[in-house]
Amino acid sequence: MKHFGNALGAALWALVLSWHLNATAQAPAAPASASASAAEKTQASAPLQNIYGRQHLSLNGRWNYIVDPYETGYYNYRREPFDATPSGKGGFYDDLGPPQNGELVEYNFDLSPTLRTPGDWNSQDEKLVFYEGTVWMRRVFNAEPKEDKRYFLYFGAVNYESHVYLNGKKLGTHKGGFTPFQFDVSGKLNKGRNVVVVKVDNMRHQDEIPTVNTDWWNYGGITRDVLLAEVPATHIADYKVQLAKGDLKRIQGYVQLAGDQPRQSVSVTIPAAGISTTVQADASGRAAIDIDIDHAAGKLRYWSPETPILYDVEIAAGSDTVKDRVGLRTIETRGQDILLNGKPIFLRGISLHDENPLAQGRLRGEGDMRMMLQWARELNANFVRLAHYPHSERMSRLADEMGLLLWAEVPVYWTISWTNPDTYRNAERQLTDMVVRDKNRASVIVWSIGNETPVGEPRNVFMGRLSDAVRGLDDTRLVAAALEVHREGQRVVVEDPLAGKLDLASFNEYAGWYWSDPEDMLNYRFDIKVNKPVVVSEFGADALGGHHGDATTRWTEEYQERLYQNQFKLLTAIPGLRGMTPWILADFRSPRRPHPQYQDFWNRKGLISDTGQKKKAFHTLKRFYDGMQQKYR
Ligand code: GCB
Repeated sequence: MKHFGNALGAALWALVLSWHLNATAQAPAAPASASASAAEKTQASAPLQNIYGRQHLSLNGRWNYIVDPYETGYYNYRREPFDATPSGKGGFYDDLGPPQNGELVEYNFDLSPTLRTPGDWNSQDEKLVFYEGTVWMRRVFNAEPKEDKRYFLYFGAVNYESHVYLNGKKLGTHKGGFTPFQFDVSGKLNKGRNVVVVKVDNMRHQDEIPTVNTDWWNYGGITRDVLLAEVPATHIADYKVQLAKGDLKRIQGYVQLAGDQPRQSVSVTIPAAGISTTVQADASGRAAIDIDIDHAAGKLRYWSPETPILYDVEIAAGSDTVKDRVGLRTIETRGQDILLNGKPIFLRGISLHDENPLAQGRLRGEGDMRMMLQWARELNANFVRLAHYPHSERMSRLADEMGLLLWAEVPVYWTISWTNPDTYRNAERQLTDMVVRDKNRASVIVWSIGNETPVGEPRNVFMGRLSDAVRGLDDTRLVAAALEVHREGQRVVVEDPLAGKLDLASFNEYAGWYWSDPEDMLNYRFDIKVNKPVVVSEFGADALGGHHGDATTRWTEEYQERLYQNQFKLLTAIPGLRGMTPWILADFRSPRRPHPQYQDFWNRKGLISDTGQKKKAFHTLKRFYDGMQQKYR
């Protein structure tokens, strides 16, 4: 599929594609198979940078849907995909209205119910709570496409696999439930009525990212915004405007143009900081930015949780202009210290899922996100781990605004198919798309390449390559993974060959819950064989909100509270401790948690219950963070 519809765009796409193909070539087992390359061609491309800053039509709203567990709308009775037959017709994407001349039509979008979009289907239709499979979604809209513009159909996230059709023709497919994608629909829009149909399939598969086994709800559907963006024929496709690695006096980045007229001069201006530069894009539309800002250093205010200053940045090239709000800060490590803008910081963190504990489903928009981040602030946190997959772009923009540092992660979780080259390629693609989307967010300081992946040769190779890939994309942030621990006698050992490739010694440990108990755990000590800043990425215990008893009784708030108190004793004995993100801010739903009395399909490790009540441990952690804040002033 053509992505920018011209030679230059094709060159840019070739570049993006080559990341993926390189990844495959380097992946542990066989090189890319012919079928994988064919599949790649129909895949969506990475979206325009700062989609919300572009002229767009929102396609959010009510979408009609048809539940299709047997995929009748996709395969004929010989199980051949309709869209691969010579006519390409026969699928639900034809969106046939009322039958003409008595023909047989067994579906009807107009008469089908609607889902609020963005939104998962599980929380909107009782019969879909546990559903995994295909649902067809349809939206009708009007457009007035202009000759001299280009149009992109953008999806913030669709879980998991989508086939997208516009006016009965297939645009392509996308895999990955948490990253954005777009299709070039220039020249494909009707003047007036248009129909977009998406086949969404959230079935889990061993070889996918994530794999079949996770501890969160597999919400299906179009879970983030759908937009139709309009840009000039030659336009700003991507840009990066950030401080150079560890350098408070230099902005480094690039602007990437796409279109027929790539050799444009490009201006980048930050008026409030008195920063302005003009650079020339080359034949591939690329213009490097390298600005010495020493002259502005006196009046520049660096972004930090205490001073979340965002500057208006304006990028202009030809007839295209994009405005963004960008914070300027550095993040690096020195020995066992983490330095934000050159000063040591302690990461007072908390983990959270993209789920609203009060109203079932994924976070529905900025209001829900603000609620979650506000709770984090009430904990006196300065750091949030967005587990275990990319959260929405709105979330990282809100964190920029509210002054919360972020750990951003891809769902390389537990037992991935380490030797499958397609699986590797998929993981790297999701990682790439996350980095491409959020590289201008000051809040994001950590790219996490995975969670609790079991040490072993194929896994070490796979994860090592992901770490190289992410460093190749962005050298201005820390690279981490939530590693595992093992016990040797009374020692809790952190030793993982992957750690050498990471910037943090980050690990999950469940002393007092999955092993030991809140008293006995004090007999253990950590033996961390990695000389890097230690950020404990998880610990915790389940407590049913409002359930009380003594501190030795599981599921009580008292047990959870004691476990937190004793964790602080254990962890503060680690000399290199520089942060933590306990598990987890709020209770969340999980199909793995069926205990009828305490769980009822909820993971109860939240510090806040499903009614929004703060459990005892919430206050315990806040007190600890108040103390750490004093220490790191
Ligand atoms: C973990 C996982 C997290 C789970 C948590 C738990 O180690 O990283 O996804 O939800 O433990 O509650 O068991």
